[in-house]
Amino acid sequence: MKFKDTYKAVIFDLDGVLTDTAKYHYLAWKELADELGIAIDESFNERLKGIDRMGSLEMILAQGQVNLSDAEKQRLADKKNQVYRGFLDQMSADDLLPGAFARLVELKEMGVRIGLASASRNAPFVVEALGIASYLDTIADVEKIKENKPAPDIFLLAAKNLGVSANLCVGVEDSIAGIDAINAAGMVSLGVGNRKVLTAAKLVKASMDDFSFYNLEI
Ligand code: B16
Ligand code: MG
Repeated sequence: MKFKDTYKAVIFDLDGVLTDTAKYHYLAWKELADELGIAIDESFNERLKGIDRMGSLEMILAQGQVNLSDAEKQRLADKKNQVYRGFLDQMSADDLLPGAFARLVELKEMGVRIGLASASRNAPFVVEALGIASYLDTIADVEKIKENKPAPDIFLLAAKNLGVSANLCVGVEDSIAGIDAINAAGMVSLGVGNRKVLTAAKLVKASMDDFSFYNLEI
């Protein structure tokens, strides 16, 4: 179907779709995992994408078969976030991924509503740093949902805030958990990345620079 004749809203993931903070999340987790003596690599990291902070830590600890108290887990999660925030200090509009800004501008021109559905508690900070706050009609608040990706909650909250029913929304994601969340929400899923990784997506594009919403068929 032609995107422009069918859909009323696009709900974007942030990390890995609009900006490449995914690499900073990985570097921060890798530093922590190394300290704990747990081996993680880029392929393990694919499973962490879109998973919230504590969920990611749990997966890393399970990988190393390490058991820790809740207090210690909280300390490590906070530590990872400090390292991650350090990477964000220099962030600016230059950190938008190729095509991200053009796609936002295009949607505004088309009168399509734009939402953000990020699992990141740092999302409002990152959006400000990137200078794209005025393009987003809503940033779904991750503190207000019950379950994170792969559950549909964050995408459904974004759609509710926009006043658009789920079947008229396209969700855009770089992560396996995120594509599952979009599909579970009853939205159409557009993957950005590798088709071999994002197998459940309705359509996959290599990057945000690889298509235009004006002539997208999805
Ligand atoms: P924070 P997204 C997700 O963001 C990241 O993909 C994931 O790697 C990260 O652990 C999660 O946010 C939580 O981020 O620690 O900043 O709250 O891809 O859903 O935009
Ligand atoms: Mg992502």
